[in-house]
Amino acid sequence: MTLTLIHTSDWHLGHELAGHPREAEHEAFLAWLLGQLDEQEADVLLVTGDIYDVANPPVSAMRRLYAFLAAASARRPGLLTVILGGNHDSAARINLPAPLLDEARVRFVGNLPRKVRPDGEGTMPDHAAMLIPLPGKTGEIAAWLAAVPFCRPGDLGAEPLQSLYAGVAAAGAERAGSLPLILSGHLHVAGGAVSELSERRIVVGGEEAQAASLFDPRAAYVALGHLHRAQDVAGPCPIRYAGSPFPLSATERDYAHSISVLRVSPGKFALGEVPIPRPVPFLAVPARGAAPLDAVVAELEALPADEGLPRERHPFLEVTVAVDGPEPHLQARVLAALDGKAVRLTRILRQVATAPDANEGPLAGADLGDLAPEAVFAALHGAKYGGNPPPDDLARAFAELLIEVNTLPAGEPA
Ligand SMILES: [Mn+2]
Repeated sequence: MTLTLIHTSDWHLGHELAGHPREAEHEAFLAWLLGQLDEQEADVLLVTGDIYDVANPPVSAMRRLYAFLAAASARRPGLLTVILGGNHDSAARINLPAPLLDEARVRFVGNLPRKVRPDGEGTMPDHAAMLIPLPGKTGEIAAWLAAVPFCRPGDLGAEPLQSLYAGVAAAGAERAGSLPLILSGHLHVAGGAVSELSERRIVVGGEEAQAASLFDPRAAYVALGHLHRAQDVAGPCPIRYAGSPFPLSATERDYAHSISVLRVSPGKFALGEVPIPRPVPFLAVPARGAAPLDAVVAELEALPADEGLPRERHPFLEVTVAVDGPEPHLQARVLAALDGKAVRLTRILRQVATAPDANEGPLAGADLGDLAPEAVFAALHGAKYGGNPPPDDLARAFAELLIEVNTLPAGEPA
């Protein structure tokens, strides 16, 4: 009764970063994962949601998934692949090929299965339908998976998430008997780190985040998706986010991406991780923090020129410029410095030196009628640009505007 399960998540097939396609990276990851299925002697592959980046993914993304599933099945005939729906996925689209597939080899769980209530009044989550037997090395059932995908409010109805998980864990524990029970989910569990840009639609700050006490202590493992950093979550049982296969935004470039490998044998349970090779580097200029425009431009000009590397292998680049006033030519200078370089720009950040608190500024407590427009302009400029007054040409332009506004003929709209 031994079983090896590979847990991975948040592939976001079809993703683009600042308009740059990720197809070459997905291709490299899936080819590597195919090799890992053999190397780890995997019996189960579990993908915990956000298989696609958007609800209506491009044909190329769907073709890539189906080609991978066919290759995985051909390579390891005993393998069961389970794919859960995430918040980026369309449940209906994920479920679409299910009737064509051998349930013993590929299972899609796009949304929460529901059934008619015993009293015939409406429907309720079908806990039993979420339970999937997991084959071990010999083909016998070695564990059970309670496959809970991302739950939309409409999937849950009046039932809170807590009672859904309690119900499905109880049904799973009963069904599993002495065999291990694995739970899953695609949600934000408190204690997990959040990346700034990629997990959009998350409410950070507590509201949507769930406590780890959501999960039943009888679970041998809880396989989570949604957060892109691979990480353990403290709770009543082992809980882990597998994370995404590579950075989906600049904020994720320092993550150590991996797959989680779970090995279950009688009385033993081991959880390990295998780092995923990163096919495309992610650069930042400067490497940490921000630098003035001249220093940034010099560093960009020193980057290697394009030596015929295919564009989809060019490193991604994020640029952060320290500014203390308006820099009208900032973008043009950055783009000019990057001309002919083997990098793909994702974004240019402007970092302003910390502004003094507006409530403690020179205008604090002043009556609006007592203030000269020039003073308001100077104070706003200072608040926005690290306390610096507007440069002379800008102050002059503002004064000219002011004269123009004040000398408009009466009756014309200002
Ligand atoms: Mn997600």
